[in-house]
Amino acid sequence: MDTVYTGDAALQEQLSFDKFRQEVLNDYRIACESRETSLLARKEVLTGKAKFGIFGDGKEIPQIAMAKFFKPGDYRAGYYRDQTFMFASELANSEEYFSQLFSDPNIENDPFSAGRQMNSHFNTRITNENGEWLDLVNRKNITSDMAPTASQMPRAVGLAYASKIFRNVKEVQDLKHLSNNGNEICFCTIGDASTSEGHFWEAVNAVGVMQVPLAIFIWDDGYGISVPTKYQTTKGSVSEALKGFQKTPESNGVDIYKLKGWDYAGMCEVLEPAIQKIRDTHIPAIFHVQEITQPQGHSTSGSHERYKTPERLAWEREWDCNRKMKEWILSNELADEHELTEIEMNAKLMVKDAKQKAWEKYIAPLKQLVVEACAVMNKLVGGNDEIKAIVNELSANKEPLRRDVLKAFATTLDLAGNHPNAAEVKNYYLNLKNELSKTYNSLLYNEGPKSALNVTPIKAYYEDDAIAVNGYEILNHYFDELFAANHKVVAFGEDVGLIGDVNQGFSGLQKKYGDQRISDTGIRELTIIGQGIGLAFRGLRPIAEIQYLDYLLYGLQPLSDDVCTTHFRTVGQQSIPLIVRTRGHRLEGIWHSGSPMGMIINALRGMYVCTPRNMVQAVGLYNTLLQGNDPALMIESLNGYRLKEKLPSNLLAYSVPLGVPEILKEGTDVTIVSYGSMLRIIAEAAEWLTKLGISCEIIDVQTLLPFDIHHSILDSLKKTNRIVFVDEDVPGGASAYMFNKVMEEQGGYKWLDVSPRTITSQAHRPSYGSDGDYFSKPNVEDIVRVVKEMMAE
Ligand SMILES: Cc1ncc(C[n+]2csc(CCOP(=O)(O)OP(=O)(O)O)c2C)c(N)n1
Ligand SMILES: [Mg+2]
Repeated sequence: MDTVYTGDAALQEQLSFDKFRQEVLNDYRIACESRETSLLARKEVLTGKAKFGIFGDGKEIPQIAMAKFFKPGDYRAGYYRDQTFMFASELANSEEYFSQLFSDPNIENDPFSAGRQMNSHFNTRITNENGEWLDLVNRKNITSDMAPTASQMPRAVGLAYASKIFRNVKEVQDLKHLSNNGNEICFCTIGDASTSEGHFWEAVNAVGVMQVPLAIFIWDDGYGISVPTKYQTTKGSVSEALKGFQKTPESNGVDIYKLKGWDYAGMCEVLEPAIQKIRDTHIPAIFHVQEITQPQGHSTSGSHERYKTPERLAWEREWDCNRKMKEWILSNELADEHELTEIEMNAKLMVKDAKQKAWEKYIAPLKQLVVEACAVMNKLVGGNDEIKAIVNELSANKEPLRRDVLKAFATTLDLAGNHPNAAEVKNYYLNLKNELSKTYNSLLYNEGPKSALNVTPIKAYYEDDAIAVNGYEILNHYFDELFAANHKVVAFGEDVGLIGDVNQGFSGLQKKYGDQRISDTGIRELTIIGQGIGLAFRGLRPIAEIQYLDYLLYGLQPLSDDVCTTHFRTVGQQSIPLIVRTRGHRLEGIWHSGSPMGMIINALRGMYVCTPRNMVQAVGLYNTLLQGNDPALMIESLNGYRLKEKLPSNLLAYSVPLGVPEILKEGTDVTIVSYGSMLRIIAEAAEWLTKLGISCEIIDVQTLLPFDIHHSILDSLKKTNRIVFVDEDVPGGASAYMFNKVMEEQGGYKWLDVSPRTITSQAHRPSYGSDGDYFSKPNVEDIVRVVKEMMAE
């Protein structure tokens, strides 16, 4: 740094000492305020004002040290202990903290989740109201926290990986709002016990191989709830166990540092060069922060006196990081006892005030709601004492909830019978219920301009002399055009790079577009998904490949817990436009024929699930998805890559709409509903049935999530009055889902002449070989038999 020459060295020294002193005292103030927030928040839970609380006490000082090096453009993927980091980074304050604790649904008050998440689950906005990415380079970015232990690890890998892409791929370097030459670090925090999860080890291995700027902070307080380190970690120390991962001049790997969580000065001294090194070199690092305490135990459920010895509790009091910082300030004569006591007292007052304000903001609209609701319900009272009592009870409730109001409406309306005002009150009640329900149930998917449901469908166009090529070649031509046209698209997975995936969709494209945009990964589905999450988060358009649908299970946790809930849990402030590409349905054997669609669609509400019957349809669906901000799973048909399809000439332009079934064959006797490669078997069965004089209408639903949004299957059923749902899932799987959608949601039961059917695979995984397939999966004769039965019924 340039020194400003004042001509007065002594004055200069005094100024920099004053600045240093101020910084230290400011840090102590933040530590005290954060501690007071934890203490008071616990009381609020114990007195019943909030349902549950988990706090960051005992971890204040390391988080203040860490926050000093967290720069605009950086990312944090952390967990529920990081309130002090958030306060020190000026991304949260005590008042907002209490609003979230009270589950205040007003986003102005709880800007992280509008009451949808437990306390200490933070985030910052990454898109504007229209779903456009903000200028993330000039903001400190917090990816939305989750409760499942170590669930932050997969996406931390991807957030760091994005910096590598931005630094090395020149086609994206004009995206100045997203990256400054890949200088951005992902700061990841995790508890000591959570490092026992496979997620942690897979992530460390992945970043050690990839060399991406990830800084992992392990807050080691010696416990995972009640279970101490000796039952969690080999050698009782994660940094000892990690030693083989240490980077050397000759190898890749990670840098490993040990820090003491109470040592403010020591931590700052190590972190400054260490973080700069990560930024400059992209070598990841792990900071094992030891000797941390938990003054109030794990959370508001349970007390740590039950499992910590008196000696441990005494040690924790003595080595409390705030206390140690105070001792350090005093011994270095940066302030006297009086000045520090004043900071502590002010912190208490500030936090009390913040809590009060948060509570008033939370309760005021509820009280207002009660006043208005009681005025409406009073119209039903007449001489009815029971109704009067309910209204009085509601109006006397000092801490009313929305559900109390709605319940009072439902009960009073029941009691009111034919009262002349009942219709008016009921109308008010239903409107109110509808309005309130949006507060809690909205935004599972993008609802604005970036909803893929708004994409205008465009038909595939074929030249008169369009050639027929293998299915995989359709994809190969498409990806070639896509990578040339859309620089944000990046693809990766097992065998995706050099050989262009096991079915050659990317064949030859790594050579053309570079090994950063199309790359191989290790066999690690969890962090392949994590790579995708991080890139999507940072404004790119990743296609993360899971080699076979059967292996999606390994990557299902981050998809279900993270990807599917992000838009919802951040009330639309964050989106993860990740496309997971995989291939499935019948081929050979137990682990290469999977079609566990029921599991998938139930675990992945919040993603779109596309099940194209062929590769032309797949391309149209990719085009649709790439125009929206929501995540999706694309399941290509394993046995479709070598089937011939005509090559459309508008590969980048046509789009297949989501949730719009297509009638593949018109018929009058029975409606057969299915998707994916099953449709080819059904087509064969339909031909057979035609010869018997039975006319089948075949419907391809195309996507399971969403499912037939315009209820077009009902139109077919009205014509045929017979319906059968066919797929390769287990009995009661996705066929039951389709059945439910058409029968219950679309009211299909009213149009049935015979009982509806499902035809599915067996409950077990498919046996090997063609006979295994025949007996395990639905075959042509099965369909013919069932349809004949239906015709005879
Ligand atoms: C996958 C999963 N398993 C179990 C839990 C329940 N749980 C919540 S916190 C916790 C202990 C975590 O300990 P540690 O990682 O050391 O973090 P600390 O709370 O001590 O900061 C457990 C078991 C969970 N949230 N997620
Ligand atoms: Mg712990």
